[in-house]
Amino acid sequence: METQTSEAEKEMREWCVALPKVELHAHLNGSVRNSTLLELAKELGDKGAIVLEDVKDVIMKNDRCLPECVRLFDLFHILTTDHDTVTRIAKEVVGDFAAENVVYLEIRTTPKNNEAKGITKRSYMNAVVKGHKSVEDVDALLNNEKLSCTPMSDLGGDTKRKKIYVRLLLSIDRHETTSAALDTVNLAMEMKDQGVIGIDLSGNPVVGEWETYLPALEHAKELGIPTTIHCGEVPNRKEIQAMLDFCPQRLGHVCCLDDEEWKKLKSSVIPVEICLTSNVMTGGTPSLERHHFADLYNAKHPLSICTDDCGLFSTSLSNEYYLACNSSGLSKTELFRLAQGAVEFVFADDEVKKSLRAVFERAAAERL
Ligand code: 6MZ
Repeated sequence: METQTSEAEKEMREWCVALPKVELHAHLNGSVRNSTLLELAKELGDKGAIVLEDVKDVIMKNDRCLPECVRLFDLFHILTTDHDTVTRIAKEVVGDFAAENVVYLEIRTTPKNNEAKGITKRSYMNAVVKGHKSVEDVDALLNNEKLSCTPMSDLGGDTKRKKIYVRLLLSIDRHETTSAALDTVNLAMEMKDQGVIGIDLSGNPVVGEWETYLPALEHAKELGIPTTIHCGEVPNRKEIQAMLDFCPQRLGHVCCLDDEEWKKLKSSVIPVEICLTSNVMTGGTPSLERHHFADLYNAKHPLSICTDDCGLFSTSLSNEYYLACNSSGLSKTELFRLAQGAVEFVFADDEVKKSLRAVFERAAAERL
């Protein structure tokens, strides 16, 4: 019986990997491989800039509560903040998503100034774009290049080159001032022809005030740049109301809503980026079984399954689909429709959507 279960699990996990997938909520620095972080830590340790043993423990231990995540991000930023390293992680992260048949990736990152290292928000982003351009063994489509109607076998096969659309969202961090947030929106506008297509608001949810970022988010709206907002990672009535009233194109997480807010969210039909493992680990939801995914899914609310920080939470998009299926008892057909539905919420233009729809139609014809 045990063998049967593990066989069934194995088959389902493989199916989730082969499924073409759309990733809409992934933070660059949260998606770095542990092996890369350890290698970078060793280099800095050799230079005497950090104590390797301390850092190693922090990277490898399992505590991923919210305060611990914030501490880890501070550490990751020490390890990854120079142009060459940013380029390296940007390249690796795209390769890793493509390897598990993600066909469209919106990767988000916070443009960073670091005067001591000669880094500006613009040069940081140039380093990210350089990384995306140097992805090897994968066709990374960064601008308006076309993704041909690729059959599922091409997407899943080991021997053929994978194809992945890559688009960028610039994150405003909740520590930032209004003026810094406005700089990020203006940078997004300047970098439109380099695959930047949206703005995100993220960072430590217990820091900062909504009013600080609102002018920048309004500015993005005026410029026609889509926004997605981390909402309700912790209970904060006033802020959650304001975020729902702002009506961004998408919302991330939405864990700690009260009855009134759930009603408001559902009637808004704003698509939600669901991050199962992240929400359980950071305590936004008590367990997978009690995650709001099932309620929103049953209410037919627009949803997309995402990883948030696949490095930090040791997960993958395929694993998140597997967990969604396991915790809510979805069939393969339902899971497929869920993956396919995410195409409608991408920030990329209609041309891209059209080719992604074709990818899923082909996959459906071949497999279901
Ligand atoms: C809020 C998060 C986050 O931008 O340096 N970030 N913000 N909630 C989360 N849930 C766990 N996960 C990641 O990527 C790391 C940054 O993304 C945001 C934080 O601001 C973090 O510093 P980048 O590439």
